[in-house]
Amino acid sequence: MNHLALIKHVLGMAVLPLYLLAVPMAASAQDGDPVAGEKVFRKCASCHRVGEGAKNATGPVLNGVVGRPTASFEGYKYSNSLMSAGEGGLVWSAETIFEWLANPRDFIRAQTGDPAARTRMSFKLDDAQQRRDVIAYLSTLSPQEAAATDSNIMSHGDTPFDEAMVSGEVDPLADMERVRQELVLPPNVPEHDQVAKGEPKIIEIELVVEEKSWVLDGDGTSIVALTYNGSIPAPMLIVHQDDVVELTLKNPATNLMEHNIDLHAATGALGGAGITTIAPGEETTMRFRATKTGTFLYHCAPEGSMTPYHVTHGMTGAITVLPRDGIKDENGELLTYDKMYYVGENDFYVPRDENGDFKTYVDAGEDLGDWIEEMKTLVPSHVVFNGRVGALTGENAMMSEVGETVMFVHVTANRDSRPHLIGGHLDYAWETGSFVSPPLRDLETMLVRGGSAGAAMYTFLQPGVYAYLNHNLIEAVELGAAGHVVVTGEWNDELMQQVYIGPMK
Ligand code: HEC
Ligand SMILES: [Cu+2]
Repeated sequence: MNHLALIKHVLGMAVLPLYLLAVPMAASAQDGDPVAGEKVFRKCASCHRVGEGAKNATGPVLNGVVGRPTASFEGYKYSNSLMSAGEGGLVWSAETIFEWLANPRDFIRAQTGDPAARTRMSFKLDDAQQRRDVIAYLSTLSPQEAAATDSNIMSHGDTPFDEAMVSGEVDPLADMERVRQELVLPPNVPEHDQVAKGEPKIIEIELVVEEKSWVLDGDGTSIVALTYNGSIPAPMLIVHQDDVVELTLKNPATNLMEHNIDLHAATGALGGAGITTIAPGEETTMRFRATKTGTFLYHCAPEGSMTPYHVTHGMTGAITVLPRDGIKDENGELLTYDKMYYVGENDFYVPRDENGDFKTYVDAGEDLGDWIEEMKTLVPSHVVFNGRVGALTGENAMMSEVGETVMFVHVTANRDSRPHLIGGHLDYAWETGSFVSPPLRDLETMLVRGGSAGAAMYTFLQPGVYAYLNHNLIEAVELGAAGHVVVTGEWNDELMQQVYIGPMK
């Protein structure tokens, strides 16, 4: 705690009892039930910790917050707006917390007089009784010893791995060639060699988190999406086995939430999530060696309910780790493709109002309480390819031609999917994504398990518009999990002919 904050803290503690005597508390903020409040606190618990040894998480520790000067908990990185409210002398009391919880954004704008002020707490609690109850509960928590130094059990230098990586004493990678991978928008994938050239390299990759408004369907249903590099799914990353991925993740100060990255291709530290959690205004760089070949999911994994929350707001992508000598068939013969397309399947759980209409929210995280309730039903409002209904149909269709071999990579973070190409087949399929396992041959449909990315290769034999969809046809047709592949070329009568269609003969 800095000097100023310390003085304010002491003053706050000393002044509060007088204040309590002098000004009778408005009944509205006071009549709370601490027992009921403990239950309400579960809504706060995805971001705030309390009790002995509590550590800062997405939000600051709340032990003793009633009576504490605003933005004064040691070791927590507050937003500038909250800091200036604290410097202006704001102290958390039953009243101020009562107003704050009703609408943190409006509260902080009124307090600071800045109409553009933003706070990182976008969560709101509409129900006034719940606010009274949770305040009553918080009032029972004294400012116990809390472990203030770290932001989160799974972040910021907790692990020896982190120290080893930044120690700089030995640089085992000094001799390796560095290559920067230019990422592209899905369904396209970065330029790459199918058979690696030369020795393993360091592949530099940069992902920037963008929290942005995102339209999900033709009706204009929109959410504040959480994305890596602004796309859903996040860009495909492609490396070769034994390459070292040097990944920089940036969380611009204009964002409101903490983010990180868990890559299923990485080994250790929760796939990277343990050493990459960053608040708005921070960036992080981590390295991992790509030891396993295959196609893998990557996603944001802050902790607790925030993990499925971020994942169902768009923070999913895929990384392909190719064998150095290329992909093989079951006999060990090299298989090559002419192009790769990348389809990300995402499930969304948009909350509805009393009339059954989709609700809209302004800030990232504002829908948190509603969304968590909705996602717990396991009934998605949207299941789509590449972020929205129609992202891969019509003008946005994937393109191919007769004779061309296309490798499709299909990633899904939560739900199982059943990719199927209507009118075609999957000549080779790595359902699990693993390239050391022999491919399945001549499939009609593959099963891509939630939490993974599968791959399948097909050589087109007939022109036309193919539907590429999740063969849960309800999800495909009603919820959006469908795309098109438009194939040009010569029709082959030997494969199919329309012999007659018309009135019954
Ligand atoms: C989605 C995450 C999230 C949820 C849920 C959440 N908060 Fe917060 N809270 C934050 C963040 C982030 C901050 C810091 C805000 C800033 O710096 O602008 C914060 C700040 C606060 C503060 C100010 C603390 C200080 O030291 O100045 C209080 C009080 C607070 N929250 C109470 C609550 C209560 C009570 C609940 C549950 C009813 C709750 N919050 C739910 C993220 C959350
Ligand atoms: Cu995230």
